[in-house]
Amino acid sequence: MAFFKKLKERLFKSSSKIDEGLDAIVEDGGEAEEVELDQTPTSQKVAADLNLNDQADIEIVQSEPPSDQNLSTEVESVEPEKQKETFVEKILGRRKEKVIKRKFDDDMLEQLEELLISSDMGVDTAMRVAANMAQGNLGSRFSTSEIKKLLADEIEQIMENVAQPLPIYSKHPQVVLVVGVNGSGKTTTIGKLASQFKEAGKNVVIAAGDTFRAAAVEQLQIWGDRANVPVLIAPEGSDPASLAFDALAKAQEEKADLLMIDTAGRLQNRTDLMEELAKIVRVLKKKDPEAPQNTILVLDATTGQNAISQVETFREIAEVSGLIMTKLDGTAKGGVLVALADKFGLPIHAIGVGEQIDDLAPFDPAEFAQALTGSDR
Ligand SMILES: Nc1nc2c(ncn2[C@@H]2O[C@H](COP(=O)(O)OP(=O)(O)OP(=O)(O)O)[C@@H](O)[C@H]2O)c(=O)[nH]1
Ligand SMILES: [Mg+2]
Repeated sequence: MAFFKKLKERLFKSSSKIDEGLDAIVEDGGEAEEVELDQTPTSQKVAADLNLNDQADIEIVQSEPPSDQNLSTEVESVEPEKQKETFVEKILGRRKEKVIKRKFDDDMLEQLEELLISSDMGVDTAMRVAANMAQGNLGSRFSTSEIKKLLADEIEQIMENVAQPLPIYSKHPQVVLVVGVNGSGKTTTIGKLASQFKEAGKNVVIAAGDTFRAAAVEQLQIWGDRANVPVLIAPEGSDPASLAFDALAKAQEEKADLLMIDTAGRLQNRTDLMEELAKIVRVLKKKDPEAPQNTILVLDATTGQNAISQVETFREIAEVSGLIMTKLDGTAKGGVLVALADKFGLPIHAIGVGEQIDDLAPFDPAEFAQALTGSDR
């Protein structure tokens, strides 16, 4: 299956809450109305929307009609007997169809706010997004797909500024420190990133800064093998700061392009562990005052609103320069990424959409907004 389609399907899973919520809002208080039906087959619309100019991808889309009903709301609502076109309709290329539309009023605005808050967008962001949607639209009637598009446009606008791949500098070695709470996906993400940079021709080295657990080192070594990059390790229980220092010395010696340092998971309320992280940064700076060039905070999408306090604390301790959100596959909590983008404006370098080595995707605001809202545009 094309990677893009896989990503789209996975992200759509995560959207169900907002997607279904918007359906319910429009149906509640909405009335059927005759509208001109767009004659473009949905599969072509989807392919065009996704910029699938590549013929092979378009064929895949056409031969496997989207199973998600939200991809084709309007067209699916056509009853079979209505499929016959009159001569005039054929010339005009359009038909009338009944679609449920709802007047955008204060009740609807309130319901939208509630839905967005419940989808982890955070109160401030949710209120502002809903208000922007209402602006100039109060009193007008909207179908579900029109509302989804309004919301998708708002989300895309917020996310546009933060979508930035991990910057690569001419400085060698560029040190990338990877931090986050327990189990957020740091080690897996390092494996995925290392593989991508290795494939792009970079000379990558990984350091196993999680020296507390032997299993953590083994896990990283497995990822190192998969990505075909060397993993620098230290004995179990040794000081992670000295491992980081030695790893940087080695990476400098070997003229590596990138040194990625894994760290142990630490909850943001454990001050002792946060201090240890600050020490890793201090020690790295002794070897290279500009290191680490990047500090990536890895966030687990399923933790929802807690991601906000994680960013606050880690940013204070370790000067977080960018975010990667993992586990966006199969969770209804992706909305928190909108809150994070709105609140902190930190770059989002990539998103994790599965456990395999190629399940790390660039962050694409339009795609994300469409997937989160179920908009087919
Ligand atoms: N579904 C899914 N699972 C993921 C993703 N990223 C990581 N995981 C899984 O999440 C679990 C934890 O991942 P790790 O990479 O070990 O997380 P970690 O942050 O290194 O964990 P600690 O070192 O214990 O703090 C593993 O089972 C991973 O396979 C993702 O994008 N999607
Ligand atoms: Mg780990």
